Amino acid sequence: MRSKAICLLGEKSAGKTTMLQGLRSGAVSDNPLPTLVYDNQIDSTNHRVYTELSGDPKSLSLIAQHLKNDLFLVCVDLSKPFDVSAVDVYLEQLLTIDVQIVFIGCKQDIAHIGAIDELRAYLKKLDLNPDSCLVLTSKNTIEQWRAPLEEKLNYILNPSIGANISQFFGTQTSSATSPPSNQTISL
Ligand SMILES: Nc1nc2c(ncn2[C@@H]2O[C@H](COP(=O)(O)OP(=O)(O)OP(=O)(O)O)[C@@H](O)[C@H]2O)c(=O)[nH]1
Ligand SMILES: [Mg+2]
Repeated sequence: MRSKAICLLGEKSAGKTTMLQGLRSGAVSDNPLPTLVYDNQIDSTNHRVYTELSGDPKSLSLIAQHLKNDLFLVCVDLSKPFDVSAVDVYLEQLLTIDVQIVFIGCKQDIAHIGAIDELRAYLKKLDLNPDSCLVLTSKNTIEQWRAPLEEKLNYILNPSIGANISQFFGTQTSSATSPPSNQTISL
């Protein structure tokens, strides 16, 4: 089976490494080292390769090497006021292709007032449904989001298992009469 390639993006200290630790093992380290440039992790059990690109602007150019990845996880730091430019900088590159994206709102436990609402409003402006394409995570509540996120990733990465992936993604305007589509997000 071909491994699925997943790319994690997000500004520096957004919480990418911590979220991935929680997703993969259910446990996080207290003080993860900042990721330098990039980090590859092979998950042979689930046939996945995760590549975290550092939030350092120097790593932005590496996105081009990942445009054929199966999925992007765009991590947003909720502990600060929502910064449109911190997400736009990634979407500008992803906009050039049809890609599948899950947005991860990290650090829900210390979310800045209004940050979640602002992120949700931003996604709606992109005609995306935050109820389906956004997952909120926190290093203190791993058991609450780990299984649902894992299930979502499985549905997206392995549509042949028969799941209705449109339940996760469908845009704001999609209706029950829309034809089924394998394209979960076309930005
Ligand atoms: N309170 C809280 N702190 C978190 C959470 N996730 C990460 N942090 C902290 O935020 C800091 C940065 O976390 P990382 O996971 O290293 O962030 P990153 O996005 O991988 O950072 P870079 O690799 O440097 O781009 C660390 O001190 C973490 O302990 C969270 O859910 N809640
Ligand atoms: Mg990191």
